[in-house]
Amino acid sequence: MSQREVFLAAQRTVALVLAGGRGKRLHDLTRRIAKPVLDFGGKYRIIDFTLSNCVNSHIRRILVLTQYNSHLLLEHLQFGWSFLDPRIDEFVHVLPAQQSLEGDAWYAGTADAVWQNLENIRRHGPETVLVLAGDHIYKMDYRLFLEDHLEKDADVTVACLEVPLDAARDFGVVEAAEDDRILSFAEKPLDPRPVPGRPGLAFASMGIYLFKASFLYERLAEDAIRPGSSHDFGRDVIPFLVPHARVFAHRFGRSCVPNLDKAPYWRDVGTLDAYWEANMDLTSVDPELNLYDAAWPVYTRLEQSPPAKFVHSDPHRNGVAISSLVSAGCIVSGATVHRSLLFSGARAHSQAYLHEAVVLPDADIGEGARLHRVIVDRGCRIPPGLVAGQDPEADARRFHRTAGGATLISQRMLDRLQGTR
Ligand code: ADQ
Ligand code: ADP
Repeated sequence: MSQREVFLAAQRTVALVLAGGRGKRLHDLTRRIAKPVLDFGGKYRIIDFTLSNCVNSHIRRILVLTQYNSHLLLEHLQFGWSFLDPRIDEFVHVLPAQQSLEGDAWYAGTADAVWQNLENIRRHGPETVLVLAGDHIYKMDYRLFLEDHLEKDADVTVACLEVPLDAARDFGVVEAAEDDRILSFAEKPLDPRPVPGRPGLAFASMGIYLFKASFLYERLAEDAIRPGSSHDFGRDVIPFLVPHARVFAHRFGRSCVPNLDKAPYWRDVGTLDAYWEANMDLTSVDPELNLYDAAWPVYTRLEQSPPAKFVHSDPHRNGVAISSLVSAGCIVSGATVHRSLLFSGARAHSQAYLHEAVVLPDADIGEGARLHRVIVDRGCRIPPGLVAGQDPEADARRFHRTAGGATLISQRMLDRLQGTR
């Protein structure tokens, strides 16, 4: 296909971003907010990565499907993503679950979320529907995914990548023929099959799909009345279609945005350890995820903040940050910040020491606090002298300690601690 043909096909595509995930494994971080709006990388929200992929791929008719705690998501989209221009048929619209409530029933699975919003999708008259998740971090040129889908004349194409076999139980696992036609699809199998000839790897679905629009509408209508279906793409719709339709795999390696000579980057930061690690990676000299690529900008809401500031608290105590990301509005006053991220508006006071800390917006690190390998939730006020990340047992008692050895500190935990003192 010529570039022009792909561009025109992108214009005839509507993207659906499923942003209803609860993110329960992120503990207090997602207690009051949906996972797609969780802060990431110093100044972004997780959903910004998927939305930026859409904009950069020239797929600019975007519908975001929400579910739990969508208030902050709405606000973020309204203030951060209103730069798309409806006059030239570009938009990010939010379709809240409440609109399609029947009785007390919330959305069942992901396919049901789409089914309930079908009229809203259909009225834009797309030829192709791109189904995305709002909670993955990656850079992907969906035009190459679309080209692959159209060239194979697929009914549905599933984007896939190789993952370690021992992680494959969390994914849809795909078996594909030489021509990438999908032969079998097992959602979260207990005993995942390896890629032939590569025993340590499984071929996994990224949970993102391209559908011929008319095909999608017909199949969702069937799924809606199929007895026993939980109305989920991964559990019901895709496995059911594999033997009946032209279902192909698309290899993410072909459409990931090149990042020097690095392996394709894709993360579901669904656990606290994955979240901590993905943030921490950004502090390395040569991170796996490049946020500084002007050819593939990651857009977000621009807040009015003053510059980050580093000051000494007394003549002998400088405020310094080394191998760290420090966002606008932060003040590091006589504190030492090492291999850490200070998100917008965070403060670190005199003689505080932060090492491998992910400090979310507006958190305040009190004088002399020493934090190692922690995640500090938005707006937390760390009391002076608090020590965390050194004694696992003490941390587990007071805060939340992860399997990987990181400590999450939320204001709720600090309040409880102060109440029991
Ligand atoms: P999971 O990630 O476990 O597996 P799921 O929890 O259904 O799938 O979430 C998919 C996406 O939809 C997430 O972005 C979530 O936020 C969102 N979502 C879930 N329910 C929703 C609803 N009712 N309304 C709106 N949004 C909703 C899926 C696939 C696997 C695949 C992995 C890859 O099923 O086959 O391997 O994604 O991460
Ligand atoms: P409260 O003042 O209700 O005890 P917080 O101090 O946690 O709650 O939050 C203060 C404000 O910040 C609230 O309006 C809340 O909606 C908002 N807020 C909390 N977490 C986030 C977040 N991750 N992103 C944006 N706003 C948030």
